[in-house]
Amino acid sequence: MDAIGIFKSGFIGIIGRPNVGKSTLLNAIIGEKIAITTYKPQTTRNRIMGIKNIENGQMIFLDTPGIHRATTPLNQLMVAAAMDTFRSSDVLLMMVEATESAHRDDLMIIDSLRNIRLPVILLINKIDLVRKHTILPLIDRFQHLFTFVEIIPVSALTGDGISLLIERIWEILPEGPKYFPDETMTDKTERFIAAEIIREKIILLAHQEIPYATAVVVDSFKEDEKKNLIRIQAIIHVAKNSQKGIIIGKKGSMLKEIGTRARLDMEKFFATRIYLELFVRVTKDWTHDPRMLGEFGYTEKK
Ligand SMILES: Nc1nc2c(ncn2[C@@H]2O[C@H](COP(=O)(O)OP(=O)(O)OP(=O)(O)O)[C@@H](O)[C@H]2O)c(=O)[nH]1
Ligand SMILES: [Mg+2]
Repeated sequence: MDAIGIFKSGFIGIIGRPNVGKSTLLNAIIGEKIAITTYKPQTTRNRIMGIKNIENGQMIFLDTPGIHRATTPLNQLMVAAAMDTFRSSDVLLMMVEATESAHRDDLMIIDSLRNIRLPVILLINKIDLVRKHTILPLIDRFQHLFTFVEIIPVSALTGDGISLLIERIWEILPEGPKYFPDETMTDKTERFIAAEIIREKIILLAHQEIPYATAVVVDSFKEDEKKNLIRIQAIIHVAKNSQKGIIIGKKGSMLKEIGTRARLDMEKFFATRIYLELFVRVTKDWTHDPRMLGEFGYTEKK
């Protein structure tokens, strides 16, 4: 067709309130688990790039933290990282959930879209959870709220609608170069991904405020090629003394469980054996400490 010979590329920001499935979508598009996903909101804390190469284009997806009414310094940085992608994107994908009619945070996000001139595709996600006839009224509702260039029902979990989404994005993207070499999948380092896998297990295993009070830093990441092994040492930072005991658990049982589950996922991701050592440290009130927020990689990098 007429498109033959044209190469298109660009940045595609994935935005939405917490827990709508942004990171699940990124992973589904890339075909690798580069972003952690959990059933709890506010899982993602950084912007994470995932690069999809197709025959006649390169799409650089930007997964972002969920946009919400943030009160703490950490949460404000998370929201700022998400809003920042408005400026670095050629197309935005706004995600909402099929299981709920427009949530007040969806409306807040739509309001912030009014001042920008980017094409925005609305993705109604989790359609595997609802009956088909409930989707049309939802499309109608959102159509009245904003002029989306397209509204696509999808399931990031089953992959339903994703190939259509890729086609539509390609149509919208400008002509452009291949920004990254074929083998580049993400901008994140192996250390970052290892730390995130540990954080995912903590979010899944620990309750109440613990997931929100935890940061993970990989201190050492060494490949031992002779033994076909990667040795990883990581520090789990908590904000208070009492949280340290919870992360360690009775006779170390919790820490052991976190370590085992993280190791199994890392072995899959890095396709090699992993030797993982975890340490727990109290870094008092780090979620409110600008210096520590910077150390842990949560401050904006221009
Ligand atoms: N049934 C179903 N569940 C989904 C779908 N997409 C995501 N989920 C689930 O929704 C939950 C949240 O998914 P995430 O991908 O972590 O959501 P997120 O938008 O990245 O969340 P934050 O990082 O907290 O903003 C997880 O339990 C996912 O498995 C879907 O299409 N169908
Ligand atoms: Mg996420």
